[in-house]
Amino acid sequence: MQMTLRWYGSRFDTVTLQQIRQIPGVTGVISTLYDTAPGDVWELDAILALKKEIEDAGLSLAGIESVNVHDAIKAGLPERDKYIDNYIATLENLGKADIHLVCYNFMPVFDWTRTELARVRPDGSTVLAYTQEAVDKLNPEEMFSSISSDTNGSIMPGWEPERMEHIKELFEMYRNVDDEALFANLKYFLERIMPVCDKYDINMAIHPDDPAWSVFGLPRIIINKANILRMMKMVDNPHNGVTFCSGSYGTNLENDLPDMIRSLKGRIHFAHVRNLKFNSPTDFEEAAHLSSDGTFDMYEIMLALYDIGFTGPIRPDHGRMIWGEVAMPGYGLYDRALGAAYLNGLWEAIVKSHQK
Ligand code: DNO
Repeated sequence: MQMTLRWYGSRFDTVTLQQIRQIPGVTGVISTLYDTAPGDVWELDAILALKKEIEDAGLSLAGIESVNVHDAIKAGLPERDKYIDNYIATLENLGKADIHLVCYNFMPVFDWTRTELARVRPDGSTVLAYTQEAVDKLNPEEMFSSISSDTNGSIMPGWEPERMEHIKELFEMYRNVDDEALFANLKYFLERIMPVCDKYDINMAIHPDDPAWSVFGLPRIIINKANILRMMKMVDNPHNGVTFCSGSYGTNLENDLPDMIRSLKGRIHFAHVRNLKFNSPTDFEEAAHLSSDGTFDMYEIMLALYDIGFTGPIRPDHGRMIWGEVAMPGYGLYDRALGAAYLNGLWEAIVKSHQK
């Protein structure tokens, strides 16, 4: 595996490439063109400039998170073909730039959803948290305003104010889309993009829905083992793979994370590894990466990745806000650096114990 950190680009991130370069064992970043909108064609020059900036700092661009999918594609609207053509043009340019991993999601309207961005934990750190009871009391328009004061001035991925202004129209777009229709729309999209992925050897890595259940009545399909295996089979191409995100699949305590990893052997192209602490099955907060700080056994998760021969990029996921840092919630430097060091330590121990 290659240890990486997510980086939003020098115009958007509070963390610098030079800081990332100093985290032991982190050799690459996962990045994006953060100023593009879903449906835009990414220009080759802009991709090459991003790559050069990262390489000049002594790191590699290990993949893209995310090339976002336009809602017309997810909702299956007549204009989807135009946006799929644009997506293919973007993949073509990424391929020409020698980039072979693209993380994306197929969540209607909202990307990940949290009800709090700065819940205070007993040690004084602040974390992202989710309570179903709070969601049940909100309507979708209030959702954005209820968290927007806690973003520390950052634009949160998937929660861009321009999109949130159109939230009613977005909901309207999905009025007739149920889980089956969403599966069909995903299949249509994947079938159209697979040829360009084959041509340039681009691994598509779908990110799970977070939380892994329906919110506000919207369909959500990338939530459990059965659905993800169905998705692999419906477009049975190794380039149709997944981002294994422990913190997203793990929102549903019925998901057995190590078992899911083992059943996805060969199709996990990217891993996000983080821990959650559950206060009840419908109330969780993001813990430190360390197993004992949360609910998951991080050793078992890393061992399962080792067992399937995982070689792709991995990243610590959301970190807590600690030591007075002011950054995009979940994406500060300090706790993610601790996470990377810890995950690297687990990995070294696993590798060495298997060599004996
Ligand atoms: C949250 C992230 C997601 C993820 C997208 C992938 O912090 O894990 O926003 O990047 O769902 O498209």
